[in-house]
Amino acid sequence: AELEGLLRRFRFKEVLSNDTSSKTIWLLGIIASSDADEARDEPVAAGQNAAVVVLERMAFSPQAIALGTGSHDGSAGTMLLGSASLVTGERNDIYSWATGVVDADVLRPDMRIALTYPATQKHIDKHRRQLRRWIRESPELYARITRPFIDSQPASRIQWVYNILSKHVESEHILFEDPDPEHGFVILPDLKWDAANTDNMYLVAIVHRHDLKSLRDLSSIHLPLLHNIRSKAAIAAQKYGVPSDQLRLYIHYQPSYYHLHVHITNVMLEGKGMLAGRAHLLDGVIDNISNIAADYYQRATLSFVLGSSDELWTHWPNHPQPNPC
Ligand code: M7G
Repeated sequence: AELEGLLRRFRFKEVLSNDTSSKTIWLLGIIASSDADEARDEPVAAGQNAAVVVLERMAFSPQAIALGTGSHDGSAGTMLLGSASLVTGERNDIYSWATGVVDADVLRPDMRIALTYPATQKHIDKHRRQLRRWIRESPELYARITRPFIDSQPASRIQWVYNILSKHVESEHILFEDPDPEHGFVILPDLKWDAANTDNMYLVAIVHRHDLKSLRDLSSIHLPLLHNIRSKAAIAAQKYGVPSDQLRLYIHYQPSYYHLHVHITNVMLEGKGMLAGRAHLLDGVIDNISNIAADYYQRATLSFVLGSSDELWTHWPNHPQPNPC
């Protein structure tokens, strides 16, 4: 209800980006002070009235389609397609296609709406269409550029993490917790998951200790923690009927939030967060540390993609990185 009120007061200003494959659009706007307020000339002020809205068309629910009431002769085969009204149509040989509106009798959510308000400049930039470049980060470059950047991040950026760890927020959603301060963590549904469809199950494991900022900090002393996350992720996923061999576990480098966490997703789910140049499989991380070198991640050159709106972008020299070979 609170969200509804805010959305009613949302005044559109700009499309930040539009992804036609995931059918998601990111909008920048402001939250007007009242319903009636037209706020025509009010500028977007990050951190004040700025709001980012994400609209995502939801995946089909096979159940909802099968139970559709669109067909009036009761035959399951016709389902709700019988009442589709088509806008344009073409046919070539055995192939036909059209656009149209399918009977909206089935009252179920078809859109996922996420609001960030007040949105900081960082939130706005994160979703704005951007340039990308490939970075090869040697340990020296990490020490010189990335680490100081991580250390300069205000704690407020990961307040949401601390809220979860201290059970102030989302505690009712925690699926598993190991309270050990060193090897412990919590597992809960990720913000990105609607918790409706287990095919795109998305959980996140957040470690209790505050000193592990990223993949770069991991070494052999953290193996118990990493093994622990791997095995307990399987237990947490079981609650949704997702077996352990249908899990994809990975760590982002660079992450958006510098407090170590592991993404736990259904292998059926594919998305941008799993792209090469960002997602490091937990299996690989454990293997590299166990079998290659205890300090693998302190010695490795790690490559990643930076977007022009990432804050880190401006910290890297503006010329192409020399090829290390
Ligand atoms: P990341 O690798 O730092 O960056 O992952 P990304 O967001 O660019 O992937 C952080 C993960 O935490 C993401 O999967 C987010 O969807 C998730 N997340 C972020 N916030 C602010 C929350 C939150 O408040 N609650 C929950 N449950 N998950 C969140």
